[in-house]
This record gives sequence, C-alpha cells and structure tokens, in this order.
Amino acid sequence: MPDSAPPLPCGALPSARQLRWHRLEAYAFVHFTVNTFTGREWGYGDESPACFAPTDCDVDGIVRDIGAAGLRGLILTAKHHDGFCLWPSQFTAHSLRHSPYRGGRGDLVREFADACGRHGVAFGVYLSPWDRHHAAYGQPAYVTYFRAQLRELLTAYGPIFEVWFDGANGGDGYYGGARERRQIAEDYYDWPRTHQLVRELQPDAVIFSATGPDVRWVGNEDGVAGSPCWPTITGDEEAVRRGDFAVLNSGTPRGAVWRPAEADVSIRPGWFHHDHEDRAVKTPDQLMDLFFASVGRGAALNLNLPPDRRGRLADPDRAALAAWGERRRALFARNLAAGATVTASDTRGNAARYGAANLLDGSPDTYWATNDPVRHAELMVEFAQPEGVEVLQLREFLPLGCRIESFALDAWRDGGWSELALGSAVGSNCLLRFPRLITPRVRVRLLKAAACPVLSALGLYRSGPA
Ligand code: FUL
Repeated sequence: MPDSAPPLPCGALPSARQLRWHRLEAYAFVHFTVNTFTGREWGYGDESPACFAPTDCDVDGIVRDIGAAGLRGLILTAKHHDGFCLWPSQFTAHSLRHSPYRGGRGDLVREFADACGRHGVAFGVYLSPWDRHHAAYGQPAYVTYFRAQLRELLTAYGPIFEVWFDGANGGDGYYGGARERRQIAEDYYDWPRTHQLVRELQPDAVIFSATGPDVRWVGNEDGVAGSPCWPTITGDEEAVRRGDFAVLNSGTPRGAVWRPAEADVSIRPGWFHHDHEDRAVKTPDQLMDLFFASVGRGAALNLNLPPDRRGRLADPDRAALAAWGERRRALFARNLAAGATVTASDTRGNAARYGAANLLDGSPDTYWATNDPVRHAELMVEFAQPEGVEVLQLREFLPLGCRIESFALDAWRDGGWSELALGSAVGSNCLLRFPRLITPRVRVRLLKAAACPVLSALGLYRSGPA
C-alpha cells in the first residue's frame, strides 16, 4: 500500500523558535563600546564613560547597509566585558548616561532596535556575563544585577530574536577598583534560571551559548562550520567542559538534541573597529567562502560589522559588505531547476501533495517525500537546453528531522554520468559548489537516510550568463 499520510518525524526535532531562527540564515554582529575609542579588544572595566564619544553616529545607515546586503538580523553588544552599557540601565552609572553621546540622553539599544524595525531586520542582544567593571562580580549580587539588566533589555525594546551569552568568563579586571583576578565557579550564573527568565520575557527568542540551549557555538571564531555540520548533537556540554570544541564544529549524526550551530566571525581581525585594521577587511571572495562554509553547511552566519569612532561602518567594510550582498543576490536570483523538468524515482502515495514540484515552489512548508520503506531515491533534473551550473542546494523539511545521511550529485557529460560532488548532512541548507559546467541534465542520488527522505528544496544556480 502506498503511504499517503505524512511521514513520521525522525530523531531529534527543532522547536518552533529554532525553526524561525533557521530561516534567518545570515545576520550581523555589531561590536561597539569603549573599546572602539581606546583601541582595545577587551576593556579592563576602568574606562571612563566619557571616552565613548561617536562623532557622527548613523545607526540607521548601518542597519540599512546590513539589511541591503541580505542579512536578516542584527545582534548588538549591549554590554561587553568592560561593563559599559549602551542603554541607560537604571542599575548602573556605567553607561552612556555619563558619556557625551547625545548629551547623556542617548540609548543605542533603542536606536538599533528601532532602525532594525524600520529595515525589516530582526534584533538581538549580546549581554556579557563577564563584567570587569562591576564591584560584585564573582558574588551573588552580580548575578542579580546581570538578570536585572537582562530584564531591562528583554522588556523595553520589542521582540528579540536571539540572546547571545559569551563563554569568556572570569579573569582580571577593575571590579570597582579592586583590580584583581576573579575566577568563578562553574555553577556561578545558575544558567537554567537565567534561561527561564529569557523564556518568560521573550518566548520566541533563541538562546545562544557554547552549548545552547537553542543554538550552539560552532567551536571557532573563524566562521567555519564542520563539513558536515549536523544540527543535532550528543554530549556537547561534556566536551566543552573538557575544552574539546570539535564536537561543536561538526555536531553528531542522529544526535540526541536539535541544537544547530552559529558561526561567528568578524569582517576584520578584531571584534572592535581599529583604524590600523582597515586594510585587513575581508574581501567579497572571502565572505563568499565563509557563506558557503557556514550557511552552506546548515549553520547560521553571524558576521561582525563593527562601527568606527564616528559610529558608522568604515568605507572598506561597507564596500565589502555591499559587494558580497550583490554577489549572493546574483547567484541565487534564479533557480535553474525551477525552469527544468524534475522527476523523482519515488513519490509518497503517488500523491501530488508530496510531488517533486514542491521542491521548486520556493516554499519551506511544502516538501517532496518518498514512501516509508524507501532509503535510496533519485531526483532527475532535465533542462530544455543545456545549462551552466555551479551550485547545488538541498533543504530538508526540518519539522520531520534531519534524515538524509549521504548523497551524490551527478551531471551528464560526454554521453555519460559523472559524479560532481558527494555530501552527507542536508538539514536546513546544504550548498555544494563545483566548477561550472554546461550540462543537459543532472541528478541527485540519495544514498543513505535514517528514514524515508523528505526534501523541501532543490536548487541549481550559477552567477551570470551560462
Ligand atoms: C568572545 C569575546 O571575548 C570577544 O570579545 C567577542 O565578543 C566574541 C564574539 O566572543 O568570546
């Protein structure tokens, strides 16, 4: 009997908030604090708020450029390790209330949140757990302060898509004048309680930290996910405790929990803007490589774009960002498979509801599926005229889990099939690049799967004319 009910889910599954987050794919990190003005990467905590003095701040311009480059979110360092707050927190004087910015009446969290709203960019916050300014850091009173600040950020600025908790914690600092080294116990922050607070105040926000609970760190600050990078993982907390980040980088096939990776990286060597790094801004080519090594492996890309002392993106960063956005737009402008004839070796219940057309409709909510017993299947794409192709895209329908474990891409050339690429994890987005070739037909062979294959997208792309 052919199956006509939907396939059963398989293995660990994403939550609704993770599903929404998966659709963002690439977003911006914005590192901005006293370090921008002192030239440091980690402020000690004794900086005067007076040094935070952007001369020609243009938050709207920054967010406009980020949105125009196709980045769908922005995470602002509301407070970095130095403890200086970009919003007028009622719990500390160490904020821009005491900086010259807008005569002490500024609120950069508000400005970024509002600009994100205007430009259709999701807004998120980074609140450093480590605070090298606060006198009580290391004692319970600081954790109370940290949570009070989190409450301010999660209640006054509208919807937050992601809350970013940094893993760098404890060490030397100013600490209200003590100027000493403070180590903290592993359970110091009582993270489950803090996570609960985020859930109460922003139930749709994903929580990022090295080990989640929603989004895991990719295990390096180079923006490169493992090949493959599974959205599921087992034993990450244990591994991170051992200082072993390899499991974060690749995840675990058929892993116990759905905890996809975020790849964070800066467009320049440091996380904060320093003039002397203006010549070391990543090129559009490098950004393209990072896109394929993160988003193309099912991770999210969190690309840092730090404002300079004016409070604007420096010219080299702006130029690279815009050119990279243009490249992606050109590459993904047209799915060549959508203009071809696509046939599947097996279709669930022979029903249109699960047909191959669902791979091409651009909707993440429809999918092609096979009958239950099937583990090997083929998708054939025949072009009316030979086409130049250089990128394959596959997406699984995530609510039914990560099922495919091995596949191959073949192209017809010189009268026979030749294998262009092999892949394993598919997940939310799998992009394979290969040298451009002109071919009348390609096929995807699904070779191994944990359950019958379910795909929501099949794409073939090239930039420019054939
Ligand atoms: C690290 C921090 O120490 C860096 O300054 C930066 O914020 C980066 C994103 O995370 O752990």
